[in-house]
Amino acid sequence: MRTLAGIIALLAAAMTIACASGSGAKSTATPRAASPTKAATAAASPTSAASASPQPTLAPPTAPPAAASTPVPAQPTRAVPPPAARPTQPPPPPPPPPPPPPGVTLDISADNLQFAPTTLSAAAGTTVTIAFNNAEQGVPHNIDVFSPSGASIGKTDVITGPARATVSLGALATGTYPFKCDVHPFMRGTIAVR
Ligand SMILES: [Cu+2]
Repeated sequence: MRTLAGIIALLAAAMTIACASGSGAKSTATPRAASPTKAATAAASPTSAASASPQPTLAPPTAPPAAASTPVPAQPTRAVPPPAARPTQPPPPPPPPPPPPPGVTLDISADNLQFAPTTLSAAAGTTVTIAFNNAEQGVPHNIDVFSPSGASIGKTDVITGPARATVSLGALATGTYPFKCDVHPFMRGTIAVR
């Protein structure tokens, strides 16, 4: 008896469990129906949001690129002109023709222990070069030229004749420039610059 009653109780319990599970399945089924609707609404909302969002986003991007593109080309164009101007500038520089200062060469000889000539002349501001010719065989001479104030402004080496030497005095100011032989101080002459 007790076993039959227990079996019945077990069956009853099983029935209740089955009913509970059935109700649970029904409860789970209802949420499934509700979820599709929510998904549909969600799908609809995203489409509307996507259509609305693209329009504002498209307008801003187009405007910024145009503004950025205009400044960028302007910089390259500004950089390009300077190089073009530089090539044009080089041509003018080549005007350095050194003006050859007009010069004069004075020929002075030494022979018989005297200069010839003893008096010479040159134009003021003219570059003066002396071509010295020691024509005296076996005798050493030179020519040493002095400024009006008495300072030596140029001389040749002492050379034994026959021999030649030159000395440049540069451009001379107006005045009288004496010259002499350092070996024979009594050998004298003058250059008059006017
Ligand atoms: Cu001399």
